[in-house]
Amino acid sequence: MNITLVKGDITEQRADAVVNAANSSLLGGGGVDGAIHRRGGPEILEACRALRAGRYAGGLPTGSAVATTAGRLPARWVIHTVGPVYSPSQDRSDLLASCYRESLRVADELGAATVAFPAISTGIYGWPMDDAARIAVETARAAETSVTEVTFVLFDGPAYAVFGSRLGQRA
Ligand code: AR6
Repeated sequence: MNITLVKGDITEQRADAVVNAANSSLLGGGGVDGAIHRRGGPEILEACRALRAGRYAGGLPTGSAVATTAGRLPARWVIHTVGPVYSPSQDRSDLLASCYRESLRVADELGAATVAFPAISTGIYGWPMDDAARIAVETARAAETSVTEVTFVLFDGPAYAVFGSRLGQRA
């Protein structure tokens, strides 16, 4: 698998699937989630509502992932995943790793070869960027997947630099 970094807005990223840093409700929010729904249009929310009316009536659990249409985004699918809220007193790294693993598993099911990820949990959910980058890069590298291209889309220069430095370190 090839791993690349892009600085910018994930809603402008061309990929088979873009990953949304969602919440359990699947009904939208701020950050990446807000941007994806705004830019992708109402079809995505409609698909999320259908999931809530069916298989995910209780919400999407933290660390899980599920796909919907990408609406008007330049992608075929949005893979929604729910990152853990950062806790300084409890190690929730496995849940954050699970977001990347499960998103790639869903991508495999869809037949998506190229997947774009935001830095899950590093915004509203408060995860320190360097630790989140380590988990993201290690988990993508270790994943058994048919995905050929993973792109981490970082919103600003500091996040891009942190991911770049983690990517430069061989595990
Ligand atoms: N493209 C790429 N990265 C972005 C974009 C964008 N358009 N917008 C923000 N980021 P966050 P979380 C960066 O808060 O921490 C929502 O309300 C941002 O700078 O989107 O997992 C959900 O509904 C940060 O580095 O996701 C949940 O309630 C990273 O993306 C909650 O926020 C993730 O920030 C999830 O919080």
